[in-house]
Amino acid sequence: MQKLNNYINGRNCDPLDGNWLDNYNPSNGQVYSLVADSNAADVENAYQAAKKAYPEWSNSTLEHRSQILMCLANLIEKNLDRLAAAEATDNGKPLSLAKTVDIPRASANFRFFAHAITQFSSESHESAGLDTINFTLRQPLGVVGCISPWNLPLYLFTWKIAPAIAAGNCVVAKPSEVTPMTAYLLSELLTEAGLPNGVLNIIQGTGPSAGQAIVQHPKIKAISFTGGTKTGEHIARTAAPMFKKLSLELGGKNPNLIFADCDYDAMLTTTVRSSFANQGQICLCGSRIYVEDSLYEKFKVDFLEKVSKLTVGDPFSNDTNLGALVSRPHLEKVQSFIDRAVEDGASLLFGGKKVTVPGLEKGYYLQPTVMEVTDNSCSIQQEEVFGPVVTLMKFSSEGEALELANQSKYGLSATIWTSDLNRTMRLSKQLEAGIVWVNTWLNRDLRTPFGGVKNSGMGREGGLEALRFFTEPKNICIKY
Ligand code: TXE
Repeated sequence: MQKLNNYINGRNCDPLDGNWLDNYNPSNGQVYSLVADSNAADVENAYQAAKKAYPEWSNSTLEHRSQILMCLANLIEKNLDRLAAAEATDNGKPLSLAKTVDIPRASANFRFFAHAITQFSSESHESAGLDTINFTLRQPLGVVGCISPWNLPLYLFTWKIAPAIAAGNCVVAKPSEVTPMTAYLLSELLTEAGLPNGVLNIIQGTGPSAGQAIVQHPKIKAISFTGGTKTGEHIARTAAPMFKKLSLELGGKNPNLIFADCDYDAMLTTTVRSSFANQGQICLCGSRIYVEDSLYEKFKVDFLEKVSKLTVGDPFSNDTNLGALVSRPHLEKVQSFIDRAVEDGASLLFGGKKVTVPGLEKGYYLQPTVMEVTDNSCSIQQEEVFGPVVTLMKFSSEGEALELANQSKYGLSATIWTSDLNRTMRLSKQLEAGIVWVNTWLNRDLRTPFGGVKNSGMGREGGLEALRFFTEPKNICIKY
């Protein structure tokens, strides 16, 4: 069986303890490869390799770094089919999605930061009358840690490592143990692109073992993490007393506010996507749908009709809209949320059941699920499900819509559907979210700040924000 091992100092190597974890194919529930179950000693080796590579890498020219990143972007593009198939197999997502979203975005991440680093600048302040000039020197941090989740494996892995290495840092990175394959395949491309040994080290393994070792390593200066809110809180508790820089992109329970004056057809099509893309396993999915009461009944009928036409099935079939959920424990967790919601009084309008796909009977498939609720404080409205489950609730005024939307411990993104510009501005300013989409969803310009407020995390990724995170500003004050 294929063994997905670590990539340290430019070479693939097995975990020191010789322990391996089963890696499942969610579409059929079979173990299809083994992944290194690394521990603190493996992380230490990765750290040492990164430390050794740092002086040269941090002093390399921006052009040199930019060329390597560009080369990586091209190599990912060249290997699109192979990487997309690997992602679909490892994660259960439709191949079509991996081909059009995940892998192109991984390539775009490298390409974007290849350009961005050449445009990154810092400030200078002349203290007039005092014969003094200050300038801000932005230096890389040293060795940094990047920890990514399973929902968009290569997409989110590269979203962190690209700015980290572009800014001159060396990295110890860990993909999710649930979806290790594409990070493993990336290691081949790193060598091919000529990335110097030790600049990027990939450690495979679980959160509590390998992940924890990265977070608590005394010399790893910063942690960029995307994952669950509970894990983020634990990471903050571990890293904050060591004064590490932290960027935490955590969960979401995002409101989708639909007003009667919206472009109905565009809204309906996009709302199906924002509900169920990637089986609802995107932190930006609009899982709480609030509809103005005059439109509510019509929306309900039309939305359910569209949802009922979605095909759940083999990730490799062209007709598939929803593939498998990522793992058996995750499927069970999502199902338990649905059961609890029904117990709490939610009405199940569609779905809620496991799907048996012929030939793939042991896969983790679930129907797209729509529930109607009247109580905004019930658990299905408040807890992140992270699966193909959305709720519908009506509102009667803009003020009520805003109140319902903000009544959440999360604050990642929000979507507004309206043709009223004044309403757009009023709501955009008051919504407690890091990202507000108006008449669109998941429309991403990589220059924009990305991240959330409240329990959705702290810090911003994307554009120059990411380069600021991965550098330390130093004030140099010269009296002349
Ligand atoms: O994520 P974890 P899980 C949410 C979603 C999901 C829940 C749990 O609600 O149901 O989180 O998912 C590593 N030190 N999101 O359990 O555990 C882990 O190995 C260091 C939202 O799969 O947070 C993996 O690489 N690292 C989300 C990464 O953290 C640790 C995406 C994420 O895993 C660690 C995924 C530790 N102690 C889940 N423990 C989003 N915001 O997009 C775990 N890890």
